[in-house]
Amino acid sequence: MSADGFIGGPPPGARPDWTIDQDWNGYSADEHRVWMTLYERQTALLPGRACDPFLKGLDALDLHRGGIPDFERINEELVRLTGWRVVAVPGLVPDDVFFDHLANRRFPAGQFIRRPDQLDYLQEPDVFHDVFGHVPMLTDPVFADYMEAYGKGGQRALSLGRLHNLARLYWYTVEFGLMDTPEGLRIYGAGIVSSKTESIFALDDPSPNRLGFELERVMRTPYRIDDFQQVYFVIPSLQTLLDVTLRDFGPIYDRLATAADIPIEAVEADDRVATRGTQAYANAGGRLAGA
Ligand code: HBI
Ligand code: FE
Repeated sequence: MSADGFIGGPPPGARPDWTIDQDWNGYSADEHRVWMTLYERQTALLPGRACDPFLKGLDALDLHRGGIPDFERINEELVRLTGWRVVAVPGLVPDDVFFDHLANRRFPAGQFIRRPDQLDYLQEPDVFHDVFGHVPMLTDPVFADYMEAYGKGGQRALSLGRLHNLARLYWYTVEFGLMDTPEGLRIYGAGIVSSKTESIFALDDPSPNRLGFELERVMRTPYRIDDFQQVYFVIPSLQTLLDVTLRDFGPIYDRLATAADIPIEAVEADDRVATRGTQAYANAGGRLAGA
């Protein structure tokens, strides 16, 4: 069993890099209908909530063609725009496999789609979370560079035993990041933009903290995998995110080795505070309590 809980090699039918054929013709009408339901729900909600690079990417990739997109079709445009391509995987893949794909501009997307009774939440990334949530941002050249740099950083973090710090950077940016714009806060994180309820909660709810992004602060902050985030970090621009990641993390990891985690609900004295949250949602028990 490796550190991330995987036993041995790829599942039967998967290649050594854990990729599989998407088999787009194998999707049923019901599966395409789940995509369309989710797609129509999110695209009705996201104008004014998702950032411009996301909305532009959604259009550029023409993801509304009646169902689960054919990765080969998406890749013709995506490769032309930023050199990224989507590859199909059965689900979560080991960290080292994941980082190797990102470092080579391959985004591993779940091949399966959630069932109709899982519309609002599922733990494992399916094709809607990955392709609707993550892929449109990969059409932006700066974010495309960030994701490659993240992959390379992940490989190094693994070798230094600092994966848990780098996973927090991914979580609070790629998955749950917010961006400041002249029109107000906008979403760029895939975990938010692919979720109807969190697309509203992350921007509108008084419960979570919304704090200025600062690399070491983020790396010291645990995150929720089972419910809405209790804190969101706000970047001024995608360029800032890229510039931060191109720094040498060695000295940062050295400082993190003796720095305690920051409690998830805390607001620190030197935090730049956009919203000082009430934590009312989390304190009421969150989703499980039907808050
Ligand atoms: N595998 N398919 C897939 N998708 C992910 O987002 C993913 C993964 N494996 C590992 C992983 N993410 C995390 O370790 C990173 O987010 C740090
Ligand atoms: Fe994701």
